[in-house]
Amino acid sequence: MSSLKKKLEEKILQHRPRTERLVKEYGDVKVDEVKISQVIGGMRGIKCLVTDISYLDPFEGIRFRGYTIPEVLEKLPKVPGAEMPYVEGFLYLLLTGDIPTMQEVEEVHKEFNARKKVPQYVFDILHAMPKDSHPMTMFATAIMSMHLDSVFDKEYRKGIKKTDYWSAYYEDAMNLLAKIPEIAAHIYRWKYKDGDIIPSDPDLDMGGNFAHMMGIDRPYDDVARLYFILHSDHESGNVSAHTGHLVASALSDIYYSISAMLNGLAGPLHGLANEEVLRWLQGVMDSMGGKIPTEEEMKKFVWDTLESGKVIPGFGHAVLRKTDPRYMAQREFCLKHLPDDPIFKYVDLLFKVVPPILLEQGKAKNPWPNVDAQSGVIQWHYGVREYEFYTVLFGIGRALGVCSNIIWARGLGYPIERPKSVTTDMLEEIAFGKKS
Ligand code: NMX
Ligand code: MLT
Repeated sequence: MSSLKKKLEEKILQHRPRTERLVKEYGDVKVDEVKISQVIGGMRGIKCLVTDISYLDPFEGIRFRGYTIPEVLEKLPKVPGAEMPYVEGFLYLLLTGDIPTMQEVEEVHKEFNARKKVPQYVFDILHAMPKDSHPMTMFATAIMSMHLDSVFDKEYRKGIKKTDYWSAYYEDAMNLLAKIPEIAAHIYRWKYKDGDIIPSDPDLDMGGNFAHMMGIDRPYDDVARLYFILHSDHESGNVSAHTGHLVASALSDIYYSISAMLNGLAGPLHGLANEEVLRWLQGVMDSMGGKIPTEEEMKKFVWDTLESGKVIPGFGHAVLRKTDPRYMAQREFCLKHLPDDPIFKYVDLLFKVVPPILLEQGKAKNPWPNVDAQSGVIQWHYGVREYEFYTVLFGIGRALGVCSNIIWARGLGYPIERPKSVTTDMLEEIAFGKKS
């Protein structure tokens, strides 16, 4: 057993009695009450999921295992000569709650190396798809196809104990996470670079190897590390995390669950917003003949978008009520590495112009930018201009968090998820006593 798996086993065994006690001794204690507006309104704010891997405070933003983004970036072991930490070390933190030593990070790197060969059938499936398929369709399909190699599926058929499910999910998750960067980079090079595939380099860390396989020089390795870390987890209620959790609760294996997670991420109100931001900005640039618009011109473009019935992509949030710290971390990167980039200037102008307009319009509960408003700019700057690909990058990161959550959910024996629905008649009865 790898040292990461051993440590995880210890942590899961230590944690189980806490969950069991809560259910057995305090199962009837109320956590929340549910209003009709929440039942109809996308279950917003209902406290009905549990995770210790990340927590989202509306005013502070995300903490991973209790650490803010600046703390994570500062405390985790760094790749020599790079600004950003090892993604492998970040995964260790998500899974165990502990900041790893350099040696522990190296062990995760070795574990990934031993698991990273992508089966040829995955590439054959990708090559058989229409080349103009959306990269998210390709990504989700490639991942789902690996159900064929699921360790959990085979163990389950043999009759594995419920308390050991997490171990088989761990095997599948590590196998998948080791392969995911190569699958994503392969989709990129296959679709957009005439199939000129760059082989994986076993000496490089996850972020460095991804940059290498994308064919992009430094500091794109740091961009990859930053991206994967920032996009990894946003507590459990967002569409992608919740979908992954829900699907895995039926004991669908990690490949089915992460593929489903990606399908949720591919919606324009969720992860696809990073693609939409760049598409929308291109519209602004085209209409301005390529010049940076004045503040007044930008305001008009924002109002025109709203009046046409569209949302402003990259702004607003279901939980956050301030600027997303993931936006700020990327903005800091831009200020350091690409302050004069014209698209960054557009995005910075939007940061100034959009929130007061959304406030004036009075609909959005949060007028501030989210993670997606800034992420495409960095990709564009380093030459990834095929903005359809941006949500795949989000998906690589999100897989780290959702895999960690699924392993823990199996470790703590969470049951199949099954909330209750009611009819409109029933809600009317509850609201004002109307009989149907
Ligand atoms: N532009 C225009 N209108 C907005 C925006 C926005 N950016 N954000 C919210 N609204 C509207 C929203 O459409 C709704 O209108 P209506 O009553 O006509 O249906 C109203 O404001 C109230 O919505 P909220 O309660 O503030 O937001 P909700 O929790 O329903 O949705 C988002 C959250 C993120 C889906 C929403 O803010 C949005 O559509 N933003 C733009 C898309 C985006 O950036 N998504 C990415 C989110 C982060 N991620 O990566 O997933
Ligand atoms: C996310 O990262 O999942 C998004 O910010 C959406 C959310 O948290 O609701």
